[in-house]
Amino acid sequence: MEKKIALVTGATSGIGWATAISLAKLGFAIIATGRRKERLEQLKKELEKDGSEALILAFDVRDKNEVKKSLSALPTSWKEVDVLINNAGNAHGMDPIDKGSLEDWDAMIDINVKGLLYVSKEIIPGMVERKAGTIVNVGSIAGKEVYPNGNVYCASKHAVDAITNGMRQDLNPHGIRVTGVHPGLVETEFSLVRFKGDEERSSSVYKGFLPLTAEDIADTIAFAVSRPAHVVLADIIMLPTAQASATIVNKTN
Ligand code: NDP
Ligand code: 8X3
Repeated sequence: MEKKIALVTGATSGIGWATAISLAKLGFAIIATGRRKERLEQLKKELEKDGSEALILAFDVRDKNEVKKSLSALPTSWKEVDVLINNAGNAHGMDPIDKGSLEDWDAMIDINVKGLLYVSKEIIPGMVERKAGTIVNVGSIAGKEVYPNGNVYCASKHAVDAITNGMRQDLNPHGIRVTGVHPGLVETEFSLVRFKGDEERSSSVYKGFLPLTAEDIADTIAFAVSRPAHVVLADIIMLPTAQASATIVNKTN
């Protein structure tokens, strides 16, 4: 069988890690990216132990030169990326707009929005040339709603939603499928990053209800990617049952 390749950004933890595993189970060879090299090496070992092929690339999606250098120099047998999962991203801080830090704002716009664009810019031309490909952009419920103190994170995910819809329109003549996956509360390292390592504050986000797991999202991404070629799941919002909107969560204990 011809090798099918999936590139997953932000594969060093959470949703990206779980998605790399799920797509490998579907038979994809995996290009896994992120900044933490030791985590990527660990993931590669795990994938190879299960008989999958893996290539790891450590780069910061904020650095457009680094993104270009890494992705334009893919070995020949890894060049034809069939599936791109734009997942790398985080929230940084959760402050009212009058108190937010410029550093946090830069991080969210540069990683969640510009980073996604830099990676896509390297991968889309090959898909256009081959007239095939699937792109999954990981947005958020924060890209569908705005919640108090979410301001710039919500803006970055609204941008991801707009870019996803724009990609679907512009890439339509080329037969490329574009899916937006918009999760609610998923227990990963996300809140630890948002609250800058404050474990108590970050674990309290997921107390009193059953949050989604990274594997729940990965299963759905794998389902979307594995639909027949004439089917695109355009826009998926996924919430834990206890969550009704960005701000309504039924915490029972
Ligand atoms: P994690 O913090 O567990 O994972 C984030 C991933 O993004 C890591 O692999 C991290 O890798 C990577 N990343 C972050 N910054 C950069 C950077 N500058 N360059 C390269 N890679 C980077 O969180 P999640 O798995 O939860 O988040 C994945 C995606 O899901 C994000 O886009 C997030 O916004 C979205 N999401 C998460 C939700 C949740 O509740 N958890 C809900 C809705 C959406 P490294 O640090 O090694 O670079
Ligand atoms: C992550 C989910 O609700 O913290 O995108 O914005 S939320």
